[in-house]
Amino acid sequence: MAFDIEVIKSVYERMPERVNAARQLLGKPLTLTEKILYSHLWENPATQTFGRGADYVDFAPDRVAMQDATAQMALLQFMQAGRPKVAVPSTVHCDHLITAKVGATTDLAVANDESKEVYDFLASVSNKYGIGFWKPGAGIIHQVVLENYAFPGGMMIGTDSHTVNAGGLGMIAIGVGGADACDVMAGLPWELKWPKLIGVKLTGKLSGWCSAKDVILKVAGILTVKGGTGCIVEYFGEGATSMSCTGKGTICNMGAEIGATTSTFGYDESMERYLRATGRADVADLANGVKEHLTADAEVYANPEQYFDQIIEIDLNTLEPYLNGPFTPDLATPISKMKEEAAKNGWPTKVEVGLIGSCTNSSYEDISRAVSLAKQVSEKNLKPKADYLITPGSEQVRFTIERDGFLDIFDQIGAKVFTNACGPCIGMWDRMGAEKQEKNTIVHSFNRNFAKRADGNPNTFAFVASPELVTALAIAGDLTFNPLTDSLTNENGEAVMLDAPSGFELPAKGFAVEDAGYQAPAEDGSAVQVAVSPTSNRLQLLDPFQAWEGTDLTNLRLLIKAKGKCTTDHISMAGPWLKFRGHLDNISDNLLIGAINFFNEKANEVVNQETGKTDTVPATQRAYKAAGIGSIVVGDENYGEGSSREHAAMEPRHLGVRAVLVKSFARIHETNLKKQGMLALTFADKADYDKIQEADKIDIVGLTSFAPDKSLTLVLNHADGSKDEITVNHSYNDQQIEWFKAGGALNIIRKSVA
Ligand code: MIC
Ligand code: SF4
Repeated sequence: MAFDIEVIKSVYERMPERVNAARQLLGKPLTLTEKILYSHLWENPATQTFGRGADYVDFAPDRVAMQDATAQMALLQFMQAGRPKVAVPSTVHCDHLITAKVGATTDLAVANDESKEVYDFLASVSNKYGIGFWKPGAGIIHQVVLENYAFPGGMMIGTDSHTVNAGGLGMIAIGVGGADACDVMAGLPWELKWPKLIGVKLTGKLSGWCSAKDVILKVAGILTVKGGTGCIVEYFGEGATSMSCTGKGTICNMGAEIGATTSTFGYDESMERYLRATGRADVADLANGVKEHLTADAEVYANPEQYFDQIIEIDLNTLEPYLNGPFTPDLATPISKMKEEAAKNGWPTKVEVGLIGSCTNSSYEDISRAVSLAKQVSEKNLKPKADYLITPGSEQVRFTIERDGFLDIFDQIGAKVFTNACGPCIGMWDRMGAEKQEKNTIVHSFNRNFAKRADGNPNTFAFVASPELVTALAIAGDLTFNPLTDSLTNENGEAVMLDAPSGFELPAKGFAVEDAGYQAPAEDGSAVQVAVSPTSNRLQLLDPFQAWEGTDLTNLRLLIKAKGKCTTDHISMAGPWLKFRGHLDNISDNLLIGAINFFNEKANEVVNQETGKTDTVPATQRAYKAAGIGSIVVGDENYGEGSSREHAAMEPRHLGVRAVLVKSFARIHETNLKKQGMLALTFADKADYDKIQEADKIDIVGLTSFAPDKSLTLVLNHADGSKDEITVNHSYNDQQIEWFKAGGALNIIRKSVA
């Protein structure tokens, strides 16, 4: 039986009435996205319609998922909400803190030892407050959620940007910061700006070397890393229904890489098959009973241009395998053009390592297709040229692929299997020699490839591809190898071609697992003690941030004017810093260390304007804080893209930065800043970015009449005595302005508890 089946039942029971009411209200056929959103309004039935990209709306999500690296902050905040139990079913997944080095068993034991304090904290908080706990080694949050919790038509939030993966099973699943999760677990509504809708029509059928991953790699190339901002992407068409449920998950997963709020697919037979295969026939039966509400109305998919704000059409019959990268997931190159592009751009073409797995591509189907290539190594007398590493997404998948002999085949090509965890995808990869910072190329089936992400080496060129293509490129050891047209020379000196991959959507013998790694919470957790040592360097209880002083902010220093891409990996690096995710003061020592200073083009080197001396970003900001001087951070386009980690907002807040002013924000980061009581501002005229000078003293004027849709003014007092006044915009609504005034949303929850 599925977890929380009663919740699913009640969602389906009320869905028909709510969907019908919304259809009447809107007076038009509904997209799937609208059906799910309207049936999850905080106040139901709907009495008004909402403006796409305009109105903030309160929702009541069905569940919350958290991974260990973000759960620590989410739960430290939740502990202050004064509730005995979470208000909606919630889970914690231990997947981000395990370093991939030697291999699964050893690495897991090391992590259990190293992060014992954090795991014990998470386990006891979960036990106390009624949260399901998935132990280290159980798997990656999004794979475990897809296998156990996701259900068609449901709404979920999760403290990880790839929560969107559950769209593969027809959910609206959205990545958020921990403070948002805290609200929902505390029984409060969750707010989101009503999204715009992008429809992606998939015609034709995947075959040969193409997989679901290539669909999203192509979409990323079309929409770029910010093209999905503020939008939900709904996929449909014969190409959608003919693809597996886990393939749909891959597509939705990487919707995070185009900035989309989430992506989803209508309920179909592939989802029903997946539900039944993963032990949830009960959910499939219930879903079948409300089928018509779990996909868009027929008119919508027949005339999509009338119902979506933007339409993209992709013909799967003519799709090519893609390789996206380096350094950004939207630089899409079809494999047939790679020779040309690599030569033109000087990308190193020798592939050193191929890595498969991650939350994006860990399904049974993915692994079986990769195996079909690995098998050909011995059959064709080939010798793989690159190292090959695997991080399975869950113990259930790992156990099943072991039973079915796949791990043995990988073993024959010298593959190494790491723990079922994020590992190299999030910089938890102790890669030998990375510290030498040599220029090199890796290919992986993950989702992100920002600089330094996998191994900390800024000169590692990482390319994202399907597990099949990664496997072929690892065998060839060459980034420009096109398996559709090129041959390889085998150990006998013969030219051989790789046969196109083939695999199984689901295991013929069913999934199996001995210990999935789940720990249920206590029925009554009131007696459970949660201890945080005051001397811990991993965990720190949170002190409330100070409320706004009630005046305009004057004499702010420019901490850094960041140039170009500034993702959350640049603002609050992961890898070695993940260990401080529960300790705000310690992790603040990584503040913006990856951002490039506009004035000297260097990372982590800024001028302290009080002393005139050059120092690191965190040290400079700590000095400003000690002197009681506020500061401001300036950034470029899509600032804060990538992760949901609220540390990227809490660290500047903790160290005394008052505002972040950028050309544009990524959605989750902008909300995180607001939640933590920061000012998130955008240039009214993007060209004003050029007016910000290094030694400016900056005033933010208009805060005493801070109101929705009303611009603020920044006065730039330049060092030579001249001044510039620029207009800055914001997207705060009344409620969010209250967060700013209170010094953060949590201060308001705290007050209501006290
Ligand atoms: C990521 O893929 O960047 C992460 C690590 O999963 C993050 C969450 C985090 O920073 O803890 C995400 O995507 O939200
Ligand atoms: Fe983990 Fe990577 Fe997935 Fe993030 S993207 S959840 S780090 S596997």
